[in-house]
Amino acid sequence: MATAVKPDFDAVVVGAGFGGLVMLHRLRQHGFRARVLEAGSGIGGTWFWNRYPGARCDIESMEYSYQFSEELQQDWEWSERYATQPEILRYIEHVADRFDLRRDIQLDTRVNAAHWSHAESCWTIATDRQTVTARFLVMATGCLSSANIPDFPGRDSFAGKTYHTGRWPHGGVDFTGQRVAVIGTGSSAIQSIPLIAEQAAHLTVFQRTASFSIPAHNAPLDPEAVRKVKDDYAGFRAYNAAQAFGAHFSLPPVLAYGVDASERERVFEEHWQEGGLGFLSAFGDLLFDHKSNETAAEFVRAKIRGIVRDPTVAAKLSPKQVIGCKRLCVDTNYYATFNRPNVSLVDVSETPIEAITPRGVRVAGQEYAVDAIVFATGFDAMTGAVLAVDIRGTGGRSLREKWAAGPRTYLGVGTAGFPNLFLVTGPGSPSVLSNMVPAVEQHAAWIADCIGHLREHGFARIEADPAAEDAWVGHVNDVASLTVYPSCNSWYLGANVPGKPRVFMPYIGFPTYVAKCNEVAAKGYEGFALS
Ligand code: NA7
Repeated sequence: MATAVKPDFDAVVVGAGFGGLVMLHRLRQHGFRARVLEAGSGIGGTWFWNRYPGARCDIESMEYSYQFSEELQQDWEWSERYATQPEILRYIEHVADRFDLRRDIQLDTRVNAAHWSHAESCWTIATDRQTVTARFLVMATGCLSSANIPDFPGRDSFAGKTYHTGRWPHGGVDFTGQRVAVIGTGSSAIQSIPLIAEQAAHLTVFQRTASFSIPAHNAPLDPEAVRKVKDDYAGFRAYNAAQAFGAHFSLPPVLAYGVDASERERVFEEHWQEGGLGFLSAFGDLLFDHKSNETAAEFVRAKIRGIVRDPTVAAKLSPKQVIGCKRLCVDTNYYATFNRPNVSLVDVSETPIEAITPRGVRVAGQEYAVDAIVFATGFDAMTGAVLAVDIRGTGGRSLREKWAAGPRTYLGVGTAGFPNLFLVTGPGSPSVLSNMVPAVEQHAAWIADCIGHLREHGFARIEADPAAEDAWVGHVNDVASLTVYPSCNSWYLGANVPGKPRVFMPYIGFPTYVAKCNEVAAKGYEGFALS
């Protein structure tokens, strides 16, 4: 690199989840000296922290895995259609051992600050253990890693135990005989509620917004189906990468109102029986047209009314918003759990939780006494973990300040004013609106190639150009505005965290995005300044 000062590392990667591990592997392939710093006491990121009962991925196992090694994807055997958290963590551990990644990963190390020095073209990274320097800083901190526990009055006064689904105790929790509160009804709640209900003496669920959930129909994988995928794994990956969400369901050309009501019903039923997130691909326009979307929403509401015996409870569980606008959930026995005599539902949409008291949760003057509270209240998504680090770029400007009105990036991978800073699946990239593992792999390969290009051409710095960034931010918003996504209070918009600016963060369209990244690279990193 064209600079006199030799930093400790070519690159420091923050986070040892799926993104950080493949980033390290790619950097090493280019011969770079890299170090991964990880706050947890183990690797795995999301799959290290989210150990709540029922935690599993709702992207199918055959897709939710790395593709950078054909041998790896041939050798690894997934057991179920949707892998559990322990199985995914075992897989990640296997990858780390197989590619000898651990020797460059430092655990139990929280990165507090990262400051850029223009004169030295390097980052100084302060952790709770030491300070290191690196030419490049790669934030692989995950989109859903900064736990959100709302600031309920009296939150710390509760006398019993509290848990957040994303910070679950390693030894598990035994709720036998206990009165338990679950606050929240997103994916984590929907996976854990049926299992907590089986154990607890009584479970009270506090719901602010009802969620749409599609049955998982989880089952052991059929060896014949696995063989078919493995016979042409590359072809399977290529097909998935060509779909809008980078996952194995394609949006058909048929529109919801292109068929009559009985055919529509038949198609929805077929997708319901198939199960999973692919439900939204029943028709090509469900995510683009509100009227079409309502047909799918109403189909699911009818299912809820069919499953839940008490009509009042069924009505409360029936979402009013657009389906798919908030992240669609995938469940095993979620709605049916509300038929159990030991489960009750408290609607807090109009009368919010007033307080956490020493004995429980108070809503509309009524106290619900419990022994334990589970906060299934989600995450400060996409920006929370990045902004938890005091990142300062050119002229000492902080990223928090730059993003005060919402995140601004070029391709979700770089941000103007912060040279040599890369974001793995940052805001403005498909990230959470695609299959995360291929998304992090694509970023890791692109970033490592980019750093390789800089070395090859004798550049010490790369920085997003403000004009390219403005154009990209505009484009991300333009694409989102063609869909139903901006129409509800989702974490995609930052709406779940009080005070967070409302900006639609993920980029919709995996194939278009990948093509754009490739084009930018092919044109010598167009839209970035190299120096
Ligand atoms: P989510 O999907 O963000 O769900 C969080 C839930 O917590 C959701 O139902 C929220 O209601 C609820 N919540 C948040 N704050 C409050 C307050 N103050 N009062 C009552 N209820 C509240 O997080 P998950 O962990 O379930 O899932 C995250 C992602 O992981 C998921 O989307 C998948 O991609 C995997 P709200 O809807 O905001 O009204």
